[in-house]
Amino acid sequence: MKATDLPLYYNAIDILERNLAGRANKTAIFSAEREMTFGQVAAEANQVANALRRLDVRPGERVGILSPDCSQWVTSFFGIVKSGAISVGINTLLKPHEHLYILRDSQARALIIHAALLPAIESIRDQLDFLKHVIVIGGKGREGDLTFADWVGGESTEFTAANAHRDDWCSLNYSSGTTGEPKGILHAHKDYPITSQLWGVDVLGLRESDRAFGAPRLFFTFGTGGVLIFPFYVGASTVLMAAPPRIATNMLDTIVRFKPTILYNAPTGYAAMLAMDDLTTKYDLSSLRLCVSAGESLPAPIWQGWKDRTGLDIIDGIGSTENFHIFISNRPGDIRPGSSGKPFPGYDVKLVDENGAEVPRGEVGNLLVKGETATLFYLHQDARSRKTFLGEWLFTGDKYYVDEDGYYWHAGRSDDMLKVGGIWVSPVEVESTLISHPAVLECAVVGVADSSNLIKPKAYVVLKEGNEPSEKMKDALVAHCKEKMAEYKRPRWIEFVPELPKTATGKIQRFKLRS
Ligand code: 3UK
Repeated sequence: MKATDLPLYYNAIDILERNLAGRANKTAIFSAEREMTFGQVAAEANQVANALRRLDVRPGERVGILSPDCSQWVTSFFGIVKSGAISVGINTLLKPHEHLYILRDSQARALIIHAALLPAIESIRDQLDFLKHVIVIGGKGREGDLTFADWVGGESTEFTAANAHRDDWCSLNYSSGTTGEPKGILHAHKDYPITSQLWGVDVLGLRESDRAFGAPRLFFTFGTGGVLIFPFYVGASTVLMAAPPRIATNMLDTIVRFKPTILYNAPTGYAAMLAMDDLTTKYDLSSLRLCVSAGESLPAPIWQGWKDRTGLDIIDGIGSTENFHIFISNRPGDIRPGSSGKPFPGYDVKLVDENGAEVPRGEVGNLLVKGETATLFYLHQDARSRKTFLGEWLFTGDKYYVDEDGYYWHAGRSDDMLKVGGIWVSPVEVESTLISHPAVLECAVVGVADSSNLIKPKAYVVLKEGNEPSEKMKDALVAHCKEKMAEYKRPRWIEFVPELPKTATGKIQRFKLRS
């Protein structure tokens, strides 16, 4: 599918409303708080759009959503998009100073916030000069704030969609990024159906009978796409969970209760579930037919462990907020564990050296990607944008190599790759070797300067329960690395830690370990 296959004037509300003919009474949203049919979701989205008009929020203006995953998140999103405004899905786990940055940078005129998150903005509310309206889900805010139920309650359930151009922006996400300030990343109406078709249908093979569930939250495009947009595009349902997904039992209880067929998670989430002895005896996972992993590379031992314990395949694919979703992927029936799979129609990729020349097969290069769903710039970040968006090509910052069969293997970030003794060492490779040791739960490898000021790999290791940090354990891990890899790749230091610093989306923050 190409952008030009869509009408010139195309509003992404189509993703929801295509279900009204024939599936209006089908359950669209399953959640502990509220179940809704497609018809009900569409009606409430129209009420949100009318209520936004009443507040004089105009097409192109930004409206923030700061809430745990819930049905109101979904109806707010579709109402904002249908009205022609831009939905800003905000990370619920951030600190007040980060919310201040995002609400200012996005110049949001209205904020739809869950009562549980009100304390997160309390200390910065007086500094939000662009913000005119606060709408509170599930509670009461300050004097002058609106409550969501009252706000939409009296509105009509009919609304004529804004006549959006397919290239008009409709959503804005702030990429958690492992380095620097968050980057505002806009996506257009067209990106929603295109990513749904190119990956959701053509690669993953989503069907109308599916039910999607996942740890990635709706404010993260991995979640927006996987858990909400792609399923709705094919008439499938979503399972929403407000509880924190980093607690594996929350995920498992929800799977048992709502019986999803598709599960999304980051590698760390699969590792956490695999660490549970009673995973398959206590929890009935039989509703699942397919699992997806993204966010960071999925080590082959986790893929294999999951396969052995559950019988399920995990589809690992690399995606990014810039591209909206996955652009290189394994696929059902064609999986190489440990790799990111292969490019698929809709995205071109190339691996280049420091001068922009393509590298020979097998050699590590910088990954560039070209596709119609790539955004065009970082909002208000001119210098950074010029370095990342290279004409048609997007510089991902990822290092990759291609094996003899055409599978793409992640070899770290351009800022994480290590030169050790003049030779590239991929921290990811060292990490997956360490993880294949039975005592290791998680680990992160970073470059640290030795006494000669030469960079060498250092490993921070989280041990599985029942294993004690000791010199003997260190020796065992180094011996394991020497056995599995070229000797120069072994970590020169091992430090045992109780946990690793991570972003809200589960990525290890190596820069914190380096400093
Ligand atoms: C890394 C991966 C190896 C890679 C995302 C799926 O993660 C997502 O978006 P972000 O903008 O980060 C993008 C960066 O994360 N990465 C993501 N997936 C993989 N590395 N293997 C993978 N499978 O460095 C990439 O450049 O937070 C993932 C869908 C939507 C997303 N936004």
